[in-house]
Amino acid sequence: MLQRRALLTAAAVAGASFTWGAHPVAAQTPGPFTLPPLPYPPDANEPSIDALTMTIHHDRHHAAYVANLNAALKDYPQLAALPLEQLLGRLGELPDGIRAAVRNNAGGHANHSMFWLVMGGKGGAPSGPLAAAITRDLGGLEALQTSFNRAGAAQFGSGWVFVTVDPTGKLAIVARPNQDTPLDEGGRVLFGNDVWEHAYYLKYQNRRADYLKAWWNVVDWNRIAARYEAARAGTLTV
Ligand code: MN3
Repeated sequence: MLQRRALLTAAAVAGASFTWGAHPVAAQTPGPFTLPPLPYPPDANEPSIDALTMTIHHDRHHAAYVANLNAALKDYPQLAALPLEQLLGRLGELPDGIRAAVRNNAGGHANHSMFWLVMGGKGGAPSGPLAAAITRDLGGLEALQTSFNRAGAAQFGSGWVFVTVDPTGKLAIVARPNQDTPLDEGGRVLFGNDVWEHAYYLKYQNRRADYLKAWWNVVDWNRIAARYEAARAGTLTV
């Protein structure tokens, strides 16, 4: 069980509100967790990611994770006051009856909140300290894309492929099943791609490799660079 004192302290530090990057959390559901709006129109990632997929993915799938998370925590107001990354970082301390629901739905909420933010761009290549870190830790952009796509393709069933970042700025590629996330182990995600079929099936059907390749066309390296700086400053959340 979580200790009451630790919970109260964490909730007080977290405060009553937080934002996803520059985008305020929309008050669309009763909460306390709410569905953040897409930071661009649903057709912004066409033709690589079609508008109908974006709409269904955000408005239905992500919304369901938020609703299910709120339902799981309705009798646990102290837990519901924690920011997502703290909730996920303490899965082992949660009551047995809600641990799986929190792992899946807080994970789904965190993963998708990150996902929308790192898309909506024009692809291309990163620059500055992020580019240097990619070269140092992952062998450069081309090697990163090859390894990342391979890890995403190899993830059996549903899951995610991530680039993680530690407080020193060190990068690594990891895959996780379901809605698991490196946040579960106290890590931080620089960016990641969703390899659940709901993320690509309408346009790509069984061709996950084609989806993984096309996804790079809509990556927003400016937002990812901002996340990289936040990670090094210790302020990156989900
Ligand atoms: Mn998804």
